[in-house]
Amino acid sequence: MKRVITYGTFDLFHYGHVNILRRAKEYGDYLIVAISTDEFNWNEKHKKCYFTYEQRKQLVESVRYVDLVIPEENWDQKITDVQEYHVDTFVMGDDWEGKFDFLKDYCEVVYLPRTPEISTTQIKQELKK
Ligand code: C2G
Repeated sequence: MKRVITYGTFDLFHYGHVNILRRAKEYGDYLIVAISTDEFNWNEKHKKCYFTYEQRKQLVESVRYVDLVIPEENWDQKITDVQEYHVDTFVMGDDWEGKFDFLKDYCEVVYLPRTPEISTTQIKQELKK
């Protein structure tokens, strides 16, 4: 069984998120998604989510490609996650290109093109108009 992991906030869940999850699952048989907790988002990413962690977890767990959701609580858990969950492949959108290459000592690292024209920030801005 090939195991894949990806990380993100996944706030205001949209088709760009579905696209990365669908493509990540193509790299294996079991997809783990680490969702940023509310505290991690606020303290480290200075993001205030519209949906809480539990609501974002519920949405991501409903996606057919997703097998397990775990919390992302800090920037430093990726190596232990890869080891603890026996991950073969780490996948992220290419806005993170190169940022997680240190994981290459532990698993395959894949950066995939982002879905153009959609982002949580853009949704928020357009709703404000
Ligand atoms: N994404 C995408 N296309 C979009 C929007 C997002 O492919 N139009 C991808 C991002 O590249 C990322 C994933 O969807 O791989 C989740 O995006 P965010 O929720 O914005 O996550 P981010 O804030 O980038 O957090 O430790 C890693 C961080 O937790 C990533």
